[in-house]
Amino acid sequence: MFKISNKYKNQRPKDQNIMGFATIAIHSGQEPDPTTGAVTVPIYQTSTYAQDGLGRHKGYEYARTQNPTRTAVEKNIAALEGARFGFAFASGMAAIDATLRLIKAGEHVIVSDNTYGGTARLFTKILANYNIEFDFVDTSDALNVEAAIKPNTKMVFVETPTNPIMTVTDLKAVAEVAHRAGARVVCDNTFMSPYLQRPLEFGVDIVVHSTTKYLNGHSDGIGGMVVLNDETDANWIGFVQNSAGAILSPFDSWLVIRGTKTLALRMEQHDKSGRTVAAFLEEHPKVHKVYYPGSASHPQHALAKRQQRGFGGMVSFDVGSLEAARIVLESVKLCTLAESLGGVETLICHPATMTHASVDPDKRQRLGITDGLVRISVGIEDTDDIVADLDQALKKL
Ligand code: P1T
Repeated sequence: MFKISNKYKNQRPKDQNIMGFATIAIHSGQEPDPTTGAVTVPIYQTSTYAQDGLGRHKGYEYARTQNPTRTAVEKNIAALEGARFGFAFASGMAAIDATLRLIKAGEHVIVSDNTYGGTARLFTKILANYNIEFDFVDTSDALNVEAAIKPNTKMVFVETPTNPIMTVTDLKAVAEVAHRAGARVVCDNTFMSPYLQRPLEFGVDIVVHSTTKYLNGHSDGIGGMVVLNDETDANWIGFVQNSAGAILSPFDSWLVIRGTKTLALRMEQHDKSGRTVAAFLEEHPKVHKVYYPGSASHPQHALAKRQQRGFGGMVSFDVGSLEAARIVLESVKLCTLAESLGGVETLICHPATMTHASVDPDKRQRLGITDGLVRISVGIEDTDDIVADLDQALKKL
């Protein structure tokens, strides 16, 4: 029903009218319920549907296969990413696993060397057992991707910005290199959300999300999404979703569509406070290094400005040692020490022992995931309160 106007494409929110995005977020896939007129899509908490006769039904047979609440979230997020098809899964990992089912034994996948630890674990510890070959490269330079391509390369899987080092990959450049070799490009867009980055506009083929993060936005549900335009691949993802069955439940689907209604507003605030927190940390004498694409000193700052509509609320910083990190993490009062990100509340974590504990220690060191690294998901509380909390914690060093 709603289409994002061309005016929206690749432009920063402050430069233009963003009504298109917010309107899509509130209405797409969410027409009033046909039976009652309920304005909010109901939670269809049912496992099956009564059929009128043999082979005669209302398009719904069994709830692993179809559920109207899930259909609503699938249409909604596909529209937000500018995609034709969307599939909702029980978690971000289930969505990534289903996407990798496009790859067959004997084929090769190139992956960003710094991804969420769980993604690297799925690839190296499970899927590699099925004769799928993985090479991890620094995708921030498309030449590294080009150099890693082999005759059997069928997918390039990028995370941008990466978790937790915030390395940015040039999606257009990587898509060109991958497509020349006949490989699909998948982008994990969890850190940005479609409000700040729409990878399909740069030639990416498939976008995956952990909806657990910004799309849900309230830290009250685990979920994942796959969105794409290619009909053949979409049919396969749908087939995998139904056959393997890692579907998003009706209640969790409902939580995500409730969340996306405020995505535009929330992302504006995450972005605003993220910039302020990063600037505060950059000036702080006890902070050795800040990783934030919005900082002028970030190696891909210019690319991030071009490719993203903002820089978001994820900031990592290094305080030099495990002991210093422990003091900061145990001294914060407003920020909550916890895994995850993208919720309204500020979360703070220690990647080396939490989100990236499954990554080999040598590789962690090489990537910059040191024992002194701290990651913050800047929430939408009052910015001054977040900064004051970090300030009092850093004063303990
Ligand atoms: O947790 P789940 O919904 O399965 O999503 C996995 C996932 C996928 N991709 C990215 C970029 C992620 O950050 C995650 C999950 N990350 C965390 C739990 C975390 O604290 O980093």
